[in-house]
Amino acid sequence: MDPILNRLAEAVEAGKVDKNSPYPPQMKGEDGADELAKQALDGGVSPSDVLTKALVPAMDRVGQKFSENKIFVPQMLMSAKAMSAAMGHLKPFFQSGDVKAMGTFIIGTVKGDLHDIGKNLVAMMVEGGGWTIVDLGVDVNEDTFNRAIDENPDAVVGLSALLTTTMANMEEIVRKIKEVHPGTTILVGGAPLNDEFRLKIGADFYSPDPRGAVEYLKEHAA
Ligand code: B1M
Repeated sequence: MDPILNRLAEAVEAGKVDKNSPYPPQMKGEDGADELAKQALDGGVSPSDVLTKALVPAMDRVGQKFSENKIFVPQMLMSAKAMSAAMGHLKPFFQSGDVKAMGTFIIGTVKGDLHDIGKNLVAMMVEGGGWTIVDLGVDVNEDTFNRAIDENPDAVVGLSALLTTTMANMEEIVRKIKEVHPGTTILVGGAPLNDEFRLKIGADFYSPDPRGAVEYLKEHAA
């Protein structure tokens, strides 16, 4: 594999965003994901290889370490930020159709709920998995989800809820999405949820963390 892809993967895994970023201290002054992704593309590495051989495996390892409590939210956020910096260089290729996205993932925190840190992590990790993200933000109602599905008919939908009170809203949103768009696949997540609740509300998959969502989507797209 091209050594620049190894360096890019290491930068993403370590959360090194760009040359000027002070984190992590041991990589001070070194190129980060921003510069390395640009160098890889300028040097003739295909956008597809940058995505599938560097960014996706790096974020996969990050997700794995997070699931095993080997790293925590701040490190994961830095890796997600580094990944986003690299993705910025790939976006034009995705938009021009040179790289085929895995699909579209619509995500939002359900109505009544303003927590978005976990939702943003999931969105960034899924984006790292090669999906186009439609992020509807927080406090999102069923009509907004249904409109987004109208605009992206084959999209998979992700709902996040952090409050026990908004779990009921999640149930209502799942019901209304399934009424209007019966074929839509819906993933749910958030600290108070579990698979029993997912089954009760008729969603298709529950993941306790971003990695599970990425893995499920990988299978779904295949
Ligand atoms: Co609030 N809050 N909060 N809060 N808050 C909690 C959730 C709470 C547990 C704190 C507590 O009491 N111990 C509690 C909920 C209790 C309950 O319902 N069981 C609580 C409460 C009560 C409230 C308010 C009602 C407080 C008040 O005003 N009286 C209020 C509600 C506002 C509202 O939403 N309407 C409120 C407000 C806030 C802030 C705005 C101050 C802030 C949110 C800032 C923001 O998000 N931009 C906040 C915060 C920061 C928290 C805590 C401290 C941290 C949440 C967080 O970001 N965790 C939280 C206590 C805690 O968790 N220790 C708490 C880190 C994040 C990475 O984890 O979001 O769980 P998490 O996401 C995980 C997984 O759940 C999963 O992946 C992520 C990464 O592993 N995941 C998915 C999430 N979504 C997923 C979707 C998927 C798959 C996986 O597929 C689609």
